[in-house]
Amino acid sequence: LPEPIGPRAVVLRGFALPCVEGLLSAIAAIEAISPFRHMTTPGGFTMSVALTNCGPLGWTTDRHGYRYRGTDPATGKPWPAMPALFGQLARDAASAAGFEHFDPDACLINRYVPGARMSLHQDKNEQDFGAPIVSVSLGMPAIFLFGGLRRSDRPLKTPLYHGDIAVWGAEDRMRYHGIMPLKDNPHPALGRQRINFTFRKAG
Ligand code: MD3
Ligand code: FE
Repeated sequence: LPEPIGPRAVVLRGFALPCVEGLLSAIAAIEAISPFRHMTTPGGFTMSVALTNCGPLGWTTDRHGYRYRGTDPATGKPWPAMPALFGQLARDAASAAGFEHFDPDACLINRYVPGARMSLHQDKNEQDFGAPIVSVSLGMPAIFLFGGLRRSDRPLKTPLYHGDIAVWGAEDRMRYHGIMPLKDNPHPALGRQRINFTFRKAG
C-alpha cells in the first residue's frame, strides 16, 4: 500500500523484496567494474557515502562541481550497463506511484556504513525535472529527511527499511532531502551497510 509523504511522493514498503537476490548479484557485478569510492565535493569535503553508478550516465562530484558523465573517472571506461532487472523494477515502482513510462538513463548507487550521512540537498543536476526519481533501499534502516522547497523548511522524518522503494516527482521533485547519520543496526543479510540506488532521467 503506497504511503504518501507528499502530494506526489510515496514510499512503497517492501516493493523490492521479491528481487533482492537479483539486485545484490547485479550490484556485485557492477562494483567489480566500477568500484565504490568516496568522492570529493566542490567544497573540498570527502563524502561519507561511497558511490558508483550504472547505466549510460553516472553522477559524479569533484573539486570542479557535480555532474553526470558517460564514463567513470576512476577507470576512464563507460559505467557498467544498467541490468534489465533494475530498469524493470524502476518502471514498475514508478507506475505503482502514478508515473507511467519512466525510462531512467542513470542509476546512482550509494553505500552507507554506520555514521555515514547525506546532508539536506536538492537533486538538480538532471536535464529533465519532469521525470520522477525512484529510490531503492537495502540493508540497514535509515531515517530519511524530507524537507520543503527551501533549505530552512523543517523536514519530515520517515524511516526507510530493507526493500522499501520511494518515488518522487512533479511538485515534490525539487524538495530538499537527506539521510540522518546511520545507526549501527547490522542487517541479517547485508551486515553493517545500507545500499541505496536512485534511478533518474539525467540526460
Ligand atoms: C526526494 N540519496 O543520492 S534517496 C541522492 O538514501 C540521495 O542515499 C538518498 O538523496 C539516499 O541524491 C536519498 C531518496 C530521494 C532521492 C531523490 C529525491 C529522495 C528525493 C529527489 C527529490 C526529493
Ligand atoms: Fe538526493
